[in-house]
Amino acid sequence: MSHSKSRQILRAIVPLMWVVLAAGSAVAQDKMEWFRNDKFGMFVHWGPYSLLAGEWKGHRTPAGDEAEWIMQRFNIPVKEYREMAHGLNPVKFDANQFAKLAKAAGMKYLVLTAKHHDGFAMFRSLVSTYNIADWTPFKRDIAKELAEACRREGIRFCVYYSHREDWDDPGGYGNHWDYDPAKKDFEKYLREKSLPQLRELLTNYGPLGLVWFDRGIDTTEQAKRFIDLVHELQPQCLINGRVGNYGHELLGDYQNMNDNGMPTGGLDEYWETPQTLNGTWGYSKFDQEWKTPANVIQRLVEIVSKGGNYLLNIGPMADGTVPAPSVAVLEQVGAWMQKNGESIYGTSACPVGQFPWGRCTVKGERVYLHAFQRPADGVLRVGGLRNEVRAAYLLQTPGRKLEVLSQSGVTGVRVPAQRWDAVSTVVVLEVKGKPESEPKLITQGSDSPFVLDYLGCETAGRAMKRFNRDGKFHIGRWTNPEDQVSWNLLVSQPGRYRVHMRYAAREASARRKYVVEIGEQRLQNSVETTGDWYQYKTFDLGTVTLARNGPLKVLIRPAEAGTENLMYFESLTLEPETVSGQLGRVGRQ
Ligand code: FHN
Repeated sequence: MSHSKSRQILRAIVPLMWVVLAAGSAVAQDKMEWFRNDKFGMFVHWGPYSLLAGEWKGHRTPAGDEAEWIMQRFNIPVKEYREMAHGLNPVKFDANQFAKLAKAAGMKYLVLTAKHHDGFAMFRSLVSTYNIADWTPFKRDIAKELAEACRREGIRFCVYYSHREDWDDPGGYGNHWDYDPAKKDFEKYLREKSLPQLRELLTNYGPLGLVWFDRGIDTTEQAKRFIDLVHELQPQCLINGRVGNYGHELLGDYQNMNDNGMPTGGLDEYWETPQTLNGTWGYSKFDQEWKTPANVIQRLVEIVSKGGNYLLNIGPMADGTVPAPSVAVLEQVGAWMQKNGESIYGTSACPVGQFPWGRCTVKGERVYLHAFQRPADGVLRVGGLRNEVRAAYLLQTPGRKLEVLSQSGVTGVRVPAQRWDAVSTVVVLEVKGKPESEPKLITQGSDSPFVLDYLGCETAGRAMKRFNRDGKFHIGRWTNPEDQVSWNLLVSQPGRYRVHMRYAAREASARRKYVVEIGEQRLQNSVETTGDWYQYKTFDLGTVTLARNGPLKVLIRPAEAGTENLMYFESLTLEPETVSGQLGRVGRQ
């Protein structure tokens, strides 16, 4: 080969190599990217319980109960439940219809219950014949068909796997009616069923978006075995937070809210909330309390406006049909998403809080105002937005600019009565720079304490506002002095205040020193153990004087560098002891 020819080839190959390398490293660096962008997923709860549909031998599952728990509710013997499962034959199942429905709804990922707590696998498994392909006349591999259909439709395929709870296996957790808990060999179950089945899922179904574990597991060491297996076989695959023990430090790539949970907002970490379309996950013929499309859309907007993802469930029937009311709801949600998806996908949490008329999301130099109702005077007021507004318009009619008003730090947009979407009308604000809020100011009422918690604080360094599964939120992940939380107070009652701090800390954090700065005053203390991560206790830190009216900064940080999380901080309270200070009369200063 001539010199110039090989140079030509090299010239063609080298840029390609860079593209491949760059793509590889970008993926490796940010495996959360799709999760951050996609926002909306479909949960599918489907198994032999769908055949019972909420009824066992003439007994209904109690109202509001989850139909997929029927085996446990009625203590159905393994032998009888297994017999019943032979009847699962979803002849109407069409994987394409599932994937197309998810796509039509604007959902970007799908999570199938590959094995729920009843222990039955909805995939072909060599580990146990108790699976859809070997145990039923259907003989097909549902996971495989769904994985392929999802790929065709551009939906990310994911699996739910109940790693701890298994009412079928003699060693699995949860079945106390067939098996004596004292004689269970949980380790054997992990070794011979749970981990090997997870290996099958990670090996046979192509790249998975995430594995969704449920209900935690007893020890961190056990959780790590599941995490390690996912990392070994599919390093890009995400792991949800329920992989770990509920009482221990949170594990996984992101956190799940409680079922149907909605946080107050303001979290720094990645999170997702799993929610039902009626009152159950698995199909129940008795539950027809479907959420309306408007309700689902407004939930989606609220979740995304708080920085989270919405995993919305369908419970297919035993024959493979998706209940018609769920299809109808999802199609209408999809119609809204078709028009307004830009205000959802790839957006971040609203930096300026919530409003009486609705919510907001942001992306680049845009703020999307989601108005659930039109204010009587036709003006959407946004308090605390720092940026200059360059233009405002309805997302649907970008050519028609809306009037922008401004007064005393409040931005207003006059919205028309026409072209109003009764569910959520999206107004776009094009702003200068990245949307930011004015610093949050914490004010006080007469003789009332300052309660300083995650909601009103700013975090710096690695300090992070996190969820704790008990429905509480706290600051975690702070190890060094630059990892800080702070608040801006506006004092209007000077005087003496008693300081209380509430936190949880394990022995490993005990005696670590931390600093509380209250204006010029500095309190230094040592962390006391409270037992475990989620056992919060209140500690008295003494008193401080807030000498004058006006702004005051309060800051907490570790005093020295360390490796262990300082504490799970819940709140700092400044309780008035002897305070004075009256407001002057307006106009008579
Ligand atoms: O027990 C399960 C329940 O059946 C369902 O799968 C939900 C979905 O988040 N997870 C568990 C309860 O939290």
